[in-house]
Amino acid sequence: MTRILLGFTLALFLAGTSLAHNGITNFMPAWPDPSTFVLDGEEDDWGWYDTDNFGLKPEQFESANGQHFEQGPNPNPEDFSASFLMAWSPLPDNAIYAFARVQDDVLISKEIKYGWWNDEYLQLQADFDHGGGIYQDEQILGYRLGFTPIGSKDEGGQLPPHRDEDGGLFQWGGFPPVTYVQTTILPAGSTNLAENVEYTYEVRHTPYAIYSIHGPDDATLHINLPEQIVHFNPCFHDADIVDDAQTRQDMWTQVGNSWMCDHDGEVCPDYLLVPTDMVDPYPIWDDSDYAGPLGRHGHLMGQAGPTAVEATTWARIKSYVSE
Ligand SMILES: [Ca+2]
Ligand SMILES: [Ca+2]
Ligand SMILES: [Ca+2]
Ligand SMILES: [Ca+2]
Repeated sequence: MTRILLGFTLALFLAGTSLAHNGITNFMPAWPDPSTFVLDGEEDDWGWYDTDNFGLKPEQFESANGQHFEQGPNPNPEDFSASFLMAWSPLPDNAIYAFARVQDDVLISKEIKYGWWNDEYLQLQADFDHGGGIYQDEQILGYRLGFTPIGSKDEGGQLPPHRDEDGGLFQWGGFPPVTYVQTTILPAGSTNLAENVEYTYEVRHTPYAIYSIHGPDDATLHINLPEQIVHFNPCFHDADIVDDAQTRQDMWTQVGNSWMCDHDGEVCPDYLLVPTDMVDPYPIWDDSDYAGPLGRHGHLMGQAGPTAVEATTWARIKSYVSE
């Protein structure tokens, strides 16, 4: 397994020309041993994570819409503050891991499916193959994967703008084995209009270079590799107002107009996939304890999970390694 000193990698990269399309380059470390990942919405399994170097901290988020628009980073922590951790894994696990913690003064959680712009919401915006281009509607060039703090643990992730009611397979990527999600909330049992809540999201996602609204058979996996650069951005919606939420709620995303990553890979932040001291042999995360939503398309996904990646992609890996 590749072992490269983190400091050496960072120094090499920082010495080079900035490649980031919106001027931001973040660094995403490899999960040293995915058998230690526990999908429970709790952070203790992230104890290995170098938060200072890799995490997005509350002062790195600004509002692109709503009450705190153009007020700079983290202007009102009592209203909203969030932190975000993200890691990658190489084959055969080949996944993206994310953890987010949010403090919020008013929980709006009507949890009307596909009404995500009116609720608290975390959207992961991704153009993993770094190809750029507009993807808001057909999702071919990139895609958006969203979660709500209460509903997603039972309903899985959402891939807007398409809906189950439209009659297609659009949402397949929101469920295992592509996406696993767990959330927590304090005080426990909080529901719509609860005050001063804290909630978390924990996600494991298999990345796709090309998503397909027609189903997994038409999609193309993305293969994570050390020192690869991907386009990615987390975006939090803070709804505090029952009515007129779409115009007044804040949309918190990394400082630097990163929110535009919701539709165009060209203006996403860059993330460099940083190797760490990874266990060898590298395991696949064991999902046998998973008890969350399987989704109504789950039965279609048996061949698309991470275990299927290994046999089909070694030629690509070998060609990369020999370059
Ligand atoms: Ca955990
Ligand atoms: Ca709030
Ligand atoms: Ca792409
Ligand atoms: Ca709120």
